[in-house]
Amino acid sequence: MYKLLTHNDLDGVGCGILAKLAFGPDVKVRYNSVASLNREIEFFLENDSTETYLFITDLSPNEENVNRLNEYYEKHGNIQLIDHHKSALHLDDCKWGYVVVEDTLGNLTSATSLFYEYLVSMNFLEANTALSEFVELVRQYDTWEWEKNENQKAHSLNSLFYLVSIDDFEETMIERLSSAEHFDFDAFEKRLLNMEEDKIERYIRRKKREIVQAKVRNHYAGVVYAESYHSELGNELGKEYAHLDYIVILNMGGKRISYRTIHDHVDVSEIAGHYGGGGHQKASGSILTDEAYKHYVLDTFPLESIQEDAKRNRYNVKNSTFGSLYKNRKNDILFIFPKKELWIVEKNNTEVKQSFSNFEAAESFVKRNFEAALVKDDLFVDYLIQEVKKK
Ligand SMILES: [Mn+2]
Repeated sequence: MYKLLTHNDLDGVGCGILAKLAFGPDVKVRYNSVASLNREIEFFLENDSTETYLFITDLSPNEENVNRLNEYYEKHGNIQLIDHHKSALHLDDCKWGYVVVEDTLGNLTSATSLFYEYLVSMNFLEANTALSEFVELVRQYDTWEWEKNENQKAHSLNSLFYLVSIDDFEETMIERLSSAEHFDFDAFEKRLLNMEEDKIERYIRRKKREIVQAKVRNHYAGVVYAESYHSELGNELGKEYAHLDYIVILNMGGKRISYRTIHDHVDVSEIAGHYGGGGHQKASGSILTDEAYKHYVLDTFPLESIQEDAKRNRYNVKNSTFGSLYKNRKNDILFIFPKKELWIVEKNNTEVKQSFSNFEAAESFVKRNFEAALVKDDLFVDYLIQEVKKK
């Protein structure tokens, strides 16, 4: 017998699908949240037969369970962990651990792509075109490579995953991958996915208007309430408000928080850790503790949402040698312009002390400290006329 403990997201379930294709009725698959994995490992160690071969994919056990698994492995063997998260690299030192973040060609890996290679190399599974295509879609979604490759199909696969139950998804995919020559969606799924992607877009647009900015401990956070589409939201809000260190997504019904960042200088697993949670550098989670409630809910409730930059300007644009004009709700006027090699910020016509080596740094300063947004062209033209008159 085989047992697979894996994550309950697309990459984790991709591993489950491969395991069932490889081992059929001889494998038991359990899908877990980050938090429930350790309970499952303890259950396995206490109850399962030592004959059962244990796979763990896309998730890391805590320190205590790493020690228990080490002891178990010395006595019985029969454990293989396969993961691709940087935060799991220490497990590569365990005899039962295999952790690869980047393959030899420099491509980011996913649990599904690593598990696929493993199963094929061990002759548990025969590689074929449809399978390889499916695995590559999962990998591109999980590593977010789909975005730069504009691989909408990878995004659609994840959308489909959340439209149906895990059981339905698993069953449909196993059936398709056992028979099809190429991996594709059927006509009904395609129509459904078009509607779903429109819905996600509208949802994200609304959240862009709801997000508030708060300085929490020593970082700038963007705080938003949402129950769905956390990966998409974390990424889109992070890019739209790149001056923020990270995005906090509050699920009030579930009393849970997701933390996301697009930046390399922030580690959201540390931030989640402060509130008793954990996860990875760019994606993590915690429960809504009293302290987290105070920081993210109570203290931010009176705040007004972040103002969006004017989008259709022709003259007042970013990174312009003529300067870029910003305004906040207190009516402070912020002007960013280049002078010699540097970028200068004027607040209400007075230069601030700091100067900046590039436009982005100057803009980030303006947005972090003054919460100002790029104004529309007409205000910019008025401003320039005033300036000319003064001279
Ligand atoms: Mn993964």
